[in-house]
Amino acid sequence: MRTFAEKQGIYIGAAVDAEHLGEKNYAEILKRQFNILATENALKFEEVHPKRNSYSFANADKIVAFAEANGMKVRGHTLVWHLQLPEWVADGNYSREEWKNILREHIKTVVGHYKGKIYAWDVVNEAINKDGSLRENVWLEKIGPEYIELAFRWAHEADPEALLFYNDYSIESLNPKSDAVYELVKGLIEKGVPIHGVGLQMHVSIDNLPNLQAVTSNIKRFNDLGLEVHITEMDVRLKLPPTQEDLTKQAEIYRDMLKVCLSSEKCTAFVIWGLTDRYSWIPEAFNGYGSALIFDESYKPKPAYYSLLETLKES
Ligand code: 9MR
Repeated sequence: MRTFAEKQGIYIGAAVDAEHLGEKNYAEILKRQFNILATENALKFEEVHPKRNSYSFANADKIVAFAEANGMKVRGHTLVWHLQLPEWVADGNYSREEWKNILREHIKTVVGHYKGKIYAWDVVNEAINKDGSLRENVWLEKIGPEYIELAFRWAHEADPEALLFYNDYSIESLNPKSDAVYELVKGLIEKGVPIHGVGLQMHVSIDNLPNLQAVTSNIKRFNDLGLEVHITEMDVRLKLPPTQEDLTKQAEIYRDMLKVCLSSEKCTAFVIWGLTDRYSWIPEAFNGYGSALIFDESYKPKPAYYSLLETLKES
């Protein structure tokens, strides 16, 4: 896929776990198929900064080195989120100034460690609720709504070349949540905050699909603000065990979303949230569901893989 993606001027990627890079199948398929990797968990706060005074870069370093060795870009995920926080943050008791210092130091250290090596960062992840209000999280509570713009400014200071994204789920279509994200990023741009893109996660299922026309218009409105769009975490969960019909439907959805991305002015990356159904967050999070990715549990390409490949070949 990566050869054809390059010709189309798009990055095609998968989220990876450093733990599996030593597996032959896993590593070989990644190298052959993809030209961008996302750090699924390795750069989340609790993983990379488990204690106030200690960072743990080993896993993310492995992913970045693997990507570099194989001519791939990296999407760094994620600097500011409400989940996967270490105890010293989740249960921390500090003054507002200290909270700002904690977030500033975290961002500057992590982004600084990968300066020039991480192509795009999900700076702020999932900060908006379904109704469009700001999510109540530790950062909002302790710092206030300006934590968002501060995070982008600090990330930019640490690596002025990196592309900085706001990333969220259920904002693929036109709805109150994506409207709020639109207003948020528009406001940031107006204030001169360094933001370069919006990430549409795209966790979908075959019975709950975003409308293609609405996704197209949504991407367009972000592009019209001068922002890039990345599809950042695509998967299409199926009821287990999937039927042949389900797999065909799934292939169509992957194809349709890639087509929408390719036909947009600046939808520049299409990243799947994992490589193989062997390792995916879906079965744990959605009881009775799985089979959401494009390679099955024994690394066999599924119809969805072929539909993406064919779509990248066409033009
Ligand atoms: O795939 C990730 C899984 O391994 C973790 O257990 C989970 C913890 O919340 O996070 C998953 O990734 C999430 C991503 O970081 C943000 N968007 C939603 C993803 C699925 O939950």
